Amino acid sequence: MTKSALQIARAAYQPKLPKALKGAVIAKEGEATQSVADQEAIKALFPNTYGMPLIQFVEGNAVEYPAIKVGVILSGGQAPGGHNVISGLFDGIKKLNKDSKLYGFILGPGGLVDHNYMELTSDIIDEYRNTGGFDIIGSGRTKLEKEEQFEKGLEIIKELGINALVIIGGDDSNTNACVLAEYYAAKKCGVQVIGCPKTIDGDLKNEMIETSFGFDTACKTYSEMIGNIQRDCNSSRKYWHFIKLMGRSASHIALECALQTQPNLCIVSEEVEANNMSLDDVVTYIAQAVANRAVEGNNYGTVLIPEGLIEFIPAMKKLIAELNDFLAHNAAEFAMVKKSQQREYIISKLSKENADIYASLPEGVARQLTLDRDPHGNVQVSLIETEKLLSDMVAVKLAQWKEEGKYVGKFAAQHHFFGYEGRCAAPSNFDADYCYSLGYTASMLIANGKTGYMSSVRNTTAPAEEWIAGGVPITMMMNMERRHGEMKPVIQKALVKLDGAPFKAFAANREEWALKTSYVYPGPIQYFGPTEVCDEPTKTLQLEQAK
Ligand code: FBP
Repeated sequence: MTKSALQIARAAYQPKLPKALKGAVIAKEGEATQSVADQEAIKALFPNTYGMPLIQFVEGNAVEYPAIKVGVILSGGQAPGGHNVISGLFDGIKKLNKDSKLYGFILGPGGLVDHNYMELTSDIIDEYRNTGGFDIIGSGRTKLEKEEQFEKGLEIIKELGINALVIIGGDDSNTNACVLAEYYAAKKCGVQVIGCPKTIDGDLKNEMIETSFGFDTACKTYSEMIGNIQRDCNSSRKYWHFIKLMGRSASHIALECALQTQPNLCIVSEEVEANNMSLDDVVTYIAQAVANRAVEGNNYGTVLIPEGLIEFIPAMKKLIAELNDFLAHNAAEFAMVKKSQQREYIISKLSKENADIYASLPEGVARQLTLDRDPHGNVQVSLIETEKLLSDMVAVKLAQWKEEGKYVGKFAAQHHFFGYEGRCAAPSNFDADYCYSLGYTASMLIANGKTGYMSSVRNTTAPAEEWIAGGVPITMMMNMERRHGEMKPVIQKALVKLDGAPFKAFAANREEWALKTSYVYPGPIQYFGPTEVCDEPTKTLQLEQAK
């Protein structure tokens, strides 16, 4: 396989570990824990894994461990650093006992159920150290939630003699990891389950999990591209760039990229919802900024848009809910309607309030709202071209203002959607170190007989030497939420907090950024050079942890 010069040099990088993990460790147990809400309900559902103490690893005396067999699963969307979680886990179990073995289940949780696996040997692991992607074993979105799946999994676990499973995933996958841990504990199968916090979206975080891995690299990659666009924009001075950013419901990625690049505008979905803004309010906000810059002769700029925005506009949320419901029950009839008549058909079936909103949407977006459904019957918001919707509507508004003599400029838009460009980027030093530490910590949790824990590495704005490694009972992060009509125990999703330091820092500067040209050009991720260039954590983490 041909490799680039950087790939070859990067393969030799030895990720930094917290000091406490460098030698022999012991597990220091803290206080018993409680779930973040709904304690009684969660306790009843997780009698074997509820209330366990927090764990912190500290330096200790060497102990002899027996060889163990561990299975690892990558679950959900790719995030930079997944390969380092696996290499940290591999090195950890080999350090415990050189005869330990690691098995990778292929293409996500489905690999466990379908008994599709491979042994990960040192030759394989070495090929993937410090690389992006999840291609070492592939990932998938099969949900591990049914008893038949747990039992099918158990068959192969027993056949291979696996002692523990490590599930690397987001909030839903870790919720399922905990359900699996509880199931195997209740049945006394002798199989431990450990989770690792992954997702570029940055929405799996709490008091004990400071950040999910991949967020750092993905945001730096998008910020590099936004910076490049801003230079282009500031050079030709003729376009407004509408840039949509991945991140599902949460706006963490958009906010972090705004803090890194200082664009003219960044919409934060959580704020749109809190202020009960309509689509027209959002459009007017953008159009006003365009008009204000035009007065100064600046007919260019940048707007960052989180991909989940549509769902946070209260009126659109209602429209989408009614559409989901209607299409779920009338899919066959809708399929018979000619394409050219579908819009009118939908308008005739919706309540007056939603029909009016639907009728006001541009043709393309109206179609996207009726066509694309995920397996649960929901609109896949990432497929809706919000960036085009907003720029089209801004153009209409500006044309109207021009007629009224309220706008003097020229408006030409370019559109971008950054998501897949960053999910498999080679991990930054931060993610390479953080992931390796998470994987290594997972091996220590296994060695200490833990199950139902998430690997946790904290104090992450300090140098890696001072990071604190340990484990958090997954039940501690749970609450009860309505999902598909039923109350379910789930890990609480972390949306952007409007009273949090990152949002406040953005809000304090945004008026100036909107009017002036205050762009920052972060440039590409650096691996070789001074630590302040190569090891800098995200602005979000720095602001959240500023003492
Ligand atoms: P996870 O929640 O599984 O980490 O996925 C993150 C994500 O990249 C979202 O930002 C995005 O909406 C989604 O995956 C896209 O999914 P897919 O890869 O299935 O197109």
